[in-house]
Amino acid sequence: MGRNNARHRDSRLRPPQSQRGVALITAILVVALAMIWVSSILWTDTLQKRRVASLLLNDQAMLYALGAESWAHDILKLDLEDGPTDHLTEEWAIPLPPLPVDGGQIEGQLEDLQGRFNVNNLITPAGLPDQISTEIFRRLLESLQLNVSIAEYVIDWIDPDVDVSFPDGAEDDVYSGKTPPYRAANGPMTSISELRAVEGVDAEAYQLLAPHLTALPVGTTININTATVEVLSALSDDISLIDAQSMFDGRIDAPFNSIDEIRNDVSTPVLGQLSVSSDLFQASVLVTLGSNRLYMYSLLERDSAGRVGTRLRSFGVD
Ligand SMILES: [Ca+2]
Ligand SMILES: [Ca+2]
Repeated sequence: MGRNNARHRDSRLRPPQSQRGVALITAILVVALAMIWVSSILWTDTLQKRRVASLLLNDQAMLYALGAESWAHDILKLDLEDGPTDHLTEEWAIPLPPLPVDGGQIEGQLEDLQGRFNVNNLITPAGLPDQISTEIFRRLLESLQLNVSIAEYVIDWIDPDVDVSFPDGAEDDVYSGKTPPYRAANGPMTSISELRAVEGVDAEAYQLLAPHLTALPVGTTININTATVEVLSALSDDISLIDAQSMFDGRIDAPFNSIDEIRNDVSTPVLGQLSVSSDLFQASVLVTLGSNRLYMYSLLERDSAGRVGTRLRSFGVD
């Protein structure tokens, strides 16, 4: 009897089965929520630490890149002491091999942008098409087996007016019909990547043209010591790609000391657009720190007194 009473008391003290189930589920939920909360804090903390570490790495990479750019300034200053010409066997033209730094490496190279055709030379400072530059560009398009009408399309893109060049120009009426619609720049290009927006320049044409083109201030010369084979060939109808290749190869042992050396190969007006030295270079720097990579492209200008300045910088990361 007494045992029965005790059992009865015990069963009164214990909650019914269904209530125990609810309590258990509640306890599990509380623990789960607490775990989610804790892991959320830990995750946020980890993200925050990663973000800070990444920012620190980016800052560090930026300092390394600017250091490399400063080194490029010095190389170009020193180069002027070796003489007035610029060619591809000089020290500035040798790429910087990967240089180990704390946590990664730096790579870099200098390129003479005046070895390329400057698209902004297609329009004179007065805003009119430059006949000589247009002829050079048309020959370049021909030797790359591209549509020569691209010359007119680029001219209309850059020239300040909205009058369509004859017979193959393209102004706002063409671009406003695209999806999405846009307008011609009607001003100098700041980067040759703008070409992708120009009528007639598809991805394939751009890939072919890009190594031979640059977008610099109007009036720059083409340095015949650094020009690509295709640009050399575009200087005259009389310079075939084979002739240009042998000029290109010949420069390695005997760079041109004067534009007079090709006086017989090009017309006098074209000769006026050439040089054997350069003022505008591009420094390309890649800094790798851990899994972070920083690309920096700097447009460097060297004046006749040997002063070197950075005119423009662009960055990329991956
Ligand atoms: Ca030089
Ligand atoms: Ca225009």
